[in-house]
Amino acid sequence: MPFTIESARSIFPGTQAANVVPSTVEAFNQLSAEDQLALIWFAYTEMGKSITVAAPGAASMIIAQGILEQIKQMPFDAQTQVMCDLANRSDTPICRSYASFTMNIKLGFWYQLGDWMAQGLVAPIPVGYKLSSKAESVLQTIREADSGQQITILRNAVVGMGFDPNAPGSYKKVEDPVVAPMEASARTQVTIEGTSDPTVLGYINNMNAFDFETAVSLFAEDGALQPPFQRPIVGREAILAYMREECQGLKMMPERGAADAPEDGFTPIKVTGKVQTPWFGSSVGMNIAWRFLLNPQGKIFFVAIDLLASPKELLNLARK
Ligand code: 45D
Repeated sequence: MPFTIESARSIFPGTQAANVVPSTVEAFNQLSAEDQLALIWFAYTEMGKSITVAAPGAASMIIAQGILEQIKQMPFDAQTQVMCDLANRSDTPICRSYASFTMNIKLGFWYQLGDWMAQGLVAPIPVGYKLSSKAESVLQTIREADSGQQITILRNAVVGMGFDPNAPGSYKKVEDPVVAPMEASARTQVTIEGTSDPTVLGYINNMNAFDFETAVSLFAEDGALQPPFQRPIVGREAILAYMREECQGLKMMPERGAADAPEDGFTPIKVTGKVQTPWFGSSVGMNIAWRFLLNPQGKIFFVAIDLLASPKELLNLARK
């Protein structure tokens, strides 16, 4: 076997990922709960002046509705306590429920609380709250990041909150409903300057049509997908579950690509372009690279998705 998943991870080693994201999230996680809540509030409201976040679909929020109503009925000090518990990852029933939500429900949960905070229905951040100097510097780093990096930091901060009774990510999640793929007539086909590889094009086009079963059928049986700043997800079944949770509504706009010389029949192909999340629509275009490694049968043995360090990286298709 010429390639393993582990060795495939380092194809196109010259790709510069936005390491500011994991380092900032790590620094954020060291802060006190009060600082975390105030910092996200400041970051979120400042960002809101330039980008708009879309309300989550009502149907998907049913799972969190009971807890949200319960919080809304509480006095301010109890509401503040719940939010601090979430940031502290305390073992409480609400924190356990929160940990069982999918990513989009977690985001929708905070979207609702943020909305209620702005309306005065949920305890606001105290007027004149002063961030610690560490928190102030984390906030400053977020301000200086590009909008795609900012929303990724925010998302990763939120996803880590709550209490997961076992190892992180090990709980049985409440699943999102499986949504039907787009009708054939509504589908679009991308073109990518520099590559017309049918597997790569098929991957993007099926992802854009939310046809995750067909997209997954393009992977090798033991293939892997590596999301930004994460370990690879291995095997078709696990990849499909991941796509159903994280890829609904994503819009992928690859711009250019290049194939590298095959090695033992395995072909590396790098593609760069933009991705939009339904949360922010066209107001945020994330700069992304897909680093594909196709096996001798043309199936996806490995694909890494990277959030790029800068727009300049969109032009970097070099093999080294
Ligand atoms: O604590 O090809 C308050 C993959 C204050 C798949 C708050 C992909 C208190 C394969 C404001 C209330 C998925 C990898 C909190 C491609 C407080 C593939 C609220 C890539 C927390 C291309 C905060 C996809 C709130 C990508 C409401 C890169 C925060 C997708 C809300 C990226 C934050 C999607 C939101 C991203 C963040 C979405 C809504 C980064 C959404 C981010």
